[in-house]
Amino acid sequence: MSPLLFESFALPSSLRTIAEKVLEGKRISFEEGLHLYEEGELSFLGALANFVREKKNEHNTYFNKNFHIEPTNLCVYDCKFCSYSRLIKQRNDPNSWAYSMEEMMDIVRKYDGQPVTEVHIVGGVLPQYDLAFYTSLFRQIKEHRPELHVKALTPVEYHYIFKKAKISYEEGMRLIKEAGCDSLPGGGAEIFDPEIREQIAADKCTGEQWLQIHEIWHQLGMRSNATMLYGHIEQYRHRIDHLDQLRTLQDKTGGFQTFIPLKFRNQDNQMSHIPEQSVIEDLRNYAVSRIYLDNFDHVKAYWPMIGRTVAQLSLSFGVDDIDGTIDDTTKIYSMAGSEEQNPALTTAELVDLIRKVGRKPIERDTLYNVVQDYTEVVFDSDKEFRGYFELPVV
Ligand code: V47
Ligand code: SF4
Repeated sequence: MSPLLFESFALPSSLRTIAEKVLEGKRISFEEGLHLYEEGELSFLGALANFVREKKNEHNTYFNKNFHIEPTNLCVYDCKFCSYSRLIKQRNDPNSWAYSMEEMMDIVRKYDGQPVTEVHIVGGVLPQYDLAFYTSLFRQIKEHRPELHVKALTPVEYHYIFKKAKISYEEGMRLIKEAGCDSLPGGGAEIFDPEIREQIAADKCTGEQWLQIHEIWHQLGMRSNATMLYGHIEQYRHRIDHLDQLRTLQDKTGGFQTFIPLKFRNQDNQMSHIPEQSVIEDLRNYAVSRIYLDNFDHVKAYWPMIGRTVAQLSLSFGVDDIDGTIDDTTKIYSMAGSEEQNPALTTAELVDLIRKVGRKPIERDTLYNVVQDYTEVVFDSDKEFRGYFELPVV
């Protein structure tokens, strides 16, 4: 073991053995992952996760310039943690919306001339947003702006629309690819364990189906992300089981780019009685995820959900990506009680956050090609700290 890294830790032998394995680049087992969650204290986990982070990504901290389209928050499902969706019978609720194709294209056109590289499309599940609708939307986006990366929909939507269209997952994913979908975001994974999933997200696609759709997508040569919703009724063993299933699929396909832990937020949902986890637990979770997922290149902290300060801290606990500049078009977290009510950061502000914790800010595209290294860039006007993305809301 590196004496410099760990000599100040009074470690029990079980943790020392795990640390040695990680420092030698060896994979840790399910039991060892569980042991880290149960016994690893914050600074130890942070040091170990930071070792892995710097070995894989040095000081690089990635972000991208993206915007969101959330087609609707009406949904046929009723996930207990979801603060954002409204059931179809609540369609007259003033907080519900369902955009037409033209309204979605208006959102895309709003960014004409803006240096965004990605549109992230995700929302509720409704019968009218079927296979024909989404393939037509992807085609229209590509016709309008061919170079814009379309990161769209999760296995939750795909499972529903392919079933409705009476086609197999294989056939469906092929059609989605042909229509212009470039990658899948990581949503809908929640927790794979069937007993926990049944309690928080009954009826929608199972964990097995989620993994199956990603596997088929990867076999088509495409990339995707993975998430885990944590800090509700699950136990550490359910988290390790989730990470383990992702690690196994990644061994098989290599198609995942980024893992994104999503902290359960408890405002205005059916699980509001469950207290939110502490920041300490959030940082421990980033660290264990980074250590366990040895075959994932990137771990992302989604700053609109955890806030800017915790996102900065996370960069010392295994995280190397803090998502995008984002405008305020995402409502998933502001409606769930996030610190960030209108999440928007200019490039200069995001770069500043990253630099302040001693890391290298790098703008990437969705596939991690470097768009611009901001290490030496000087922002010389206040306008750059305020101007970008101050756009009218459609
Ligand atoms: O699947 C819903 C989560 C996800 C709550 O791939 C909640 O780059 C916490 O997947 N508390 C959708 N989480 C968002 C998502 C995502 C976000 C950012 C980047 C990427 C990416 C993907 O949001 C859902 C669900 O797990 N979610 N409600 C809540 N109350
Ligand atoms: Fe619908 Fe997704 Fe909310 Fe579940 S998490 S109710 S599938 S919008």
